[in-house]
Amino acid sequence: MAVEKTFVMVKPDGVQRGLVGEIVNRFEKKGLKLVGAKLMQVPQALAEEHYAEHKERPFFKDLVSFITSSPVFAMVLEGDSAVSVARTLMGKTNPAESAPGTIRGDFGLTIGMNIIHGSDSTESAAREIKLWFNDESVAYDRAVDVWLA
Ligand code: IDP
Repeated sequence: MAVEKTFVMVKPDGVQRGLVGEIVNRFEKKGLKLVGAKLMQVPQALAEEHYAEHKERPFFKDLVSFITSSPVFAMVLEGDSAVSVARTLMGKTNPAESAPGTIRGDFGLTIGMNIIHGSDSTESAAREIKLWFNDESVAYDRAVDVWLA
């Protein structure tokens, strides 16, 4: 397994519903290391760039308007297979189809407000960490790392 970094964001619905702590807790308990975090209002240009691959989709305008409507909590998480592990914890894109125990499965109801974003590949993670964190994260050791290796 390779140590990876991934970009994860609690969307405006998750922040408004007070789920940031619960969500961060789940990633931390899993063993992923928080190496970047910020609460921020998303500028229009950043939202459009982040979701550029969906530009032609019918929901693009609503998606950008949703993500810029209220603050998000953006994170960089690190660990073995961090990209796929974070996606597994999140659940499927549509919360109605997400298994209980996953973040979307436990807290979401509709695809329009699905609480959380996570990079879908190591390539996306690299692009998104550059876009949202200017490629910066905090390097540090945790005593617990020897018990997760
Ligand atoms: P992902 O967030 O699970 O990676 P993507 O297919 O990349 O899923 O879609 C990005 C986001 O666009 C989703 O999280 C969701 O908020 C929104 N989205 C995707 N499909 C639809 C749709 O059919 N209607 C409304 N919003 C959608």
